[in-house]
Amino acid sequence: MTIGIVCYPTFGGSGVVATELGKQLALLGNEIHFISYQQPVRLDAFYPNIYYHEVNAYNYALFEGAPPYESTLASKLVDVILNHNIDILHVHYAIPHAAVAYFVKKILARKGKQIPVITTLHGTDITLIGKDKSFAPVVEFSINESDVVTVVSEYLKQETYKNFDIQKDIQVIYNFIDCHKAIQSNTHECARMLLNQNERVITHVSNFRPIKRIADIVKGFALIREKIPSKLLLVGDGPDRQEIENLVRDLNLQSAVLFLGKQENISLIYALSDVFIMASEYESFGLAALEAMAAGVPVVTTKTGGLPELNIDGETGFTFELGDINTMANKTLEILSQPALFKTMQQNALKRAKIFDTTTIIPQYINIYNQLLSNR
Ligand code: GMT
Repeated sequence: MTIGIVCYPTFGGSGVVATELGKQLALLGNEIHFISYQQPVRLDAFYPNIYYHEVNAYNYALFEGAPPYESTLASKLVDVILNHNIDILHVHYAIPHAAVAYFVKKILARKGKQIPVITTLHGTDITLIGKDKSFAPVVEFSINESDVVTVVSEYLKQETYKNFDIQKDIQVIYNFIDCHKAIQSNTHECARMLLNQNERVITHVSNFRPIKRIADIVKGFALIREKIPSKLLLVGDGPDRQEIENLVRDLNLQSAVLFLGKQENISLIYALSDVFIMASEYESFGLAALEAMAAGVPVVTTKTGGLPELNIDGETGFTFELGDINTMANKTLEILSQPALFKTMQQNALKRAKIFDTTTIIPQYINIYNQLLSNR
């Protein structure tokens, strides 16, 4: 199959899932064409069967620095689909990709080419931005016009039906992870540089947006550190970074909270980690938590959105109510202070991550592609 994949190229979960999906499909012998405005971060090397097409902004004085991305993306897609004989177009994140895909489908139909479109909804494209009236009618229309719609959790499926008038079946295909690659054992050098003796490591990875509630994590960590020598590794960057740095200074935690910035390969950091914390207001799935679990790290997460579909309270870690910093801290301390529980949860986290292994999830996408092609 030849598949066109449209995604955001950044560290955001939707771009990561789209890129890793393309890489897995390419390994299976399919030809993959990524179309985006920048090389996706996870497309970090040469991969056989993978091609990347950049959408270049067309600037013109009239646009006053806001070039119409949708139009240039649509034109690029028409060109790539026709010239590379793309069989299927798979767009990730509804805004604006699903609407552009509809437009492209119509343009190509006039040229005698039928292109099936699959849209994967990832989260904020429904729960935050998508349902805002600035986007809602377009999102609803383009979901209904996609040939197949998938979401990354049961929770996101229900949210999509709740917020929009959707007249089609939505399929749940969870985020995935290559469990073999997630384990990283060579951590000694790194540990020596970051940690003092006997220190435990708590990790958080995100795009530092308000939805992630990183302030809760820092406040919870302050309570944990009163009881157990530990460090908090904050990986990623985004709009809340400065505010969090200020909070860390206010709490006098500068030597204990390390801002590691954006990291392309975080398996080494997970390998150092004892517990991963996610305090999000909601997550449609929580890919970073899955990545931690696949490295055998117990997770302490809010019980919001799709997170309970991934993190089983008391088994793979613990869950807590949104904003309940005390429970977050106490549950983390419980894991850190009870070696037997820690070990069991490490094993359970890894075992559960395997349910979301690429070998299980990728075939679910392939089935959809095959169905779409056989319907043509
Ligand atoms: O806000 C983000 O975390 C980025 C966002 C995205 O769409 O790029 O992530 C969403 O998609 C991921 C991959 O499907 C999910 O694992 C994340 O849970 C989801 N984020 C939210 O729902 C907040």
